[in-house]
Amino acid sequence: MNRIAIYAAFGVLLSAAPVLAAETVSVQLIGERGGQMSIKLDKSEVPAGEVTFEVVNAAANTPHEMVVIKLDKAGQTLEIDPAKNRIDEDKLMSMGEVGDLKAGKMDTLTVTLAPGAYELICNLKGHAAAGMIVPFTVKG
Ligand SMILES: [Cu+2]
Repeated sequence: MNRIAIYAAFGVLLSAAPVLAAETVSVQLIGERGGQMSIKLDKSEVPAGEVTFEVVNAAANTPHEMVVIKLDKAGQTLEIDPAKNRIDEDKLMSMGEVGDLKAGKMDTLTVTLAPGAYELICNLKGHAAAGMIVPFTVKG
């Protein structure tokens, strides 16, 4: 086998190796001030490990954010503090966030997530109450 053939064979071996690509989740932040709001995901469950959230603010005028919250257990309810009209983040385990994303803008967040139950929220005043809270699961 000549040298070029050896390199070619090696290249085939490399390309046949399994690729452990990080999971990507597309997130759309939807809704305008004073109306219904929501967070839409292209998948609500990923395997444990590195996850990249590609977050788009699809609103016309309203800024949004996305915070990744790890729950103590599945089914836990995040309570909105009526005085602040938002969830008290001091009581939550935040794994990271895309903060203050202007309408029409996109940003990404890459985090390493352990198996468990999560919620993705926008915690700007009134937004979680208007619908910006969605469950997310990381499988073991
Ligand atoms: Cu929001």
